[in-house]
Amino acid sequence: MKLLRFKRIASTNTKAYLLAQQGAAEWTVVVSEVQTKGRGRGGKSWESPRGGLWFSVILRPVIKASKAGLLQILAAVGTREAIEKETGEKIRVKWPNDLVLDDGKLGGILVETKIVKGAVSFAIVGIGVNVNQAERSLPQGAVSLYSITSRKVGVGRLLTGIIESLESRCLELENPSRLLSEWWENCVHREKRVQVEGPKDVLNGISKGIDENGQLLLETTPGAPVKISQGTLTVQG
Ligand code: BT5
Repeated sequence: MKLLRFKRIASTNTKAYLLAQQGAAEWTVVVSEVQTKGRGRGGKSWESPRGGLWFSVILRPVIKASKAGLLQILAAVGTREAIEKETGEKIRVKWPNDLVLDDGKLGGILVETKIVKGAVSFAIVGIGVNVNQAERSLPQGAVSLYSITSRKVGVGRLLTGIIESLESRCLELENPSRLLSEWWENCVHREKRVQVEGPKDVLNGISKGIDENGQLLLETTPGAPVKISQGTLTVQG
């Protein structure tokens, strides 16, 4: 693992993507104390002040483009496991890319891939976790480890724990059944009524699981789940 530390950067994902294009090795990690243009999905912004953990990992997995959704599952499972080990708090996941503590958004994952001839050439796994920020400085609906537990956690320790967990689990991408079942066991919307706002339409149904590519299985009519690859999910009721 090669760690590149910054005090301030626009976005660790943008930096890692550039480095990967220039040939940087797998497991190069870019971490910054502050991001001035932290990014979420679809051009949304990600608030990244001091006190949080904002980093991106370069991976070069040998997987087809159709399996790229699994990287998000790997990142979510590895990160929740590491945070749980470090803090003893129950960390859950929400499709497609949220880390949840109590009922708030503790963190998010942004995976960006370069696809060449139908295969992943490299992937940037960007992970943001609200760690030591005070409650008043968090966005609506967000929590930090500190805002829930009143205990400060070493950001560096947490980073090391998450990287170790990702390293030890990345071979599971080949046969992801354990990653998928662990994700589902820790999911906030197991068998719950949810609404998913996709790029084209809004669907309502019961969340039934995720498939072997990380797509959400949503039962819109009994017995016939549809597969959804993108969207924003809200738990109903
Ligand atoms: C995400 O997007 O949840 C992915 C966030 C990934 C951030 C990491 S930090 C390191 C790396 N470098 C980057 O530039 N990004 C990655 P999405 O599901 O689209 O959620 C975005 C929404 O979350 C925003 O529209 C806000 O509503 C909310 N939000 C913004 N900042 C937040 C924060 N610090 N904590 C919780 N929610 C936040």
